[in-house]
Amino acid sequence: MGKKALKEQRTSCSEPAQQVFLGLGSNIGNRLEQLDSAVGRLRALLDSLTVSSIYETDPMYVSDQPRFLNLVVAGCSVLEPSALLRCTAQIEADAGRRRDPAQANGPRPLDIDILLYGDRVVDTDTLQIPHPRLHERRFVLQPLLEIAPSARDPRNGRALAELLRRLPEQGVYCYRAKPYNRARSKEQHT
Ligand code: PH2
Ligand code: MG
Ligand code: MG
Repeated sequence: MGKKALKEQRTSCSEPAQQVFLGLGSNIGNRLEQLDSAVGRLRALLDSLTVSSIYETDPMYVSDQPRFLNLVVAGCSVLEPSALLRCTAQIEADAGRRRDPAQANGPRPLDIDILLYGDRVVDTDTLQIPHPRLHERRFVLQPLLEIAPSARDPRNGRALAELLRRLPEQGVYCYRAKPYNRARSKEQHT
């Protein structure tokens, strides 16, 4: 097995679990605390959770709102996509998120988007996987590729790294480098 295939093998989940990627964002309230609490809840929901660095990002689509903190997590899920969506919606609601269709892309204490779910493609009224705007967002692709450099779009096999290279600058700045990995390795040494 080649080096690249080996690396992919190591990050995969044991059947029937699927590797899922979730994008988290927050731009009102205590952004760091809200993300931290959501990561804790997701650690209980998904196995082998990997967490990217935290990025501070200029708001996209609606520019008149505070900057976001964004990160991406990867983990192994035995929940079907619709069940996973119900869980992430509950975590958002517990963080004080109230859905307002008039405020699409507006400020929110916590947003959790399902980005990828193994190689599954889902297209229903309530859920689309891969996330339909994944490809145009540096605030998603940069943290995702940090934890899964060889990730591909399951619909066409295109490398996400290639898509990121084509995107213009969008104001994505490292805010905390790999905070979760650091905390864990400290624990291991004590
Ligand atoms: N989320 C949006 C709309 N715009 N911009 C940034 N930088 N980060 C986000 O998480 C974000 C956004 C809708 O969910
Ligand atoms: Mg979103
Ligand atoms: Mg969302």
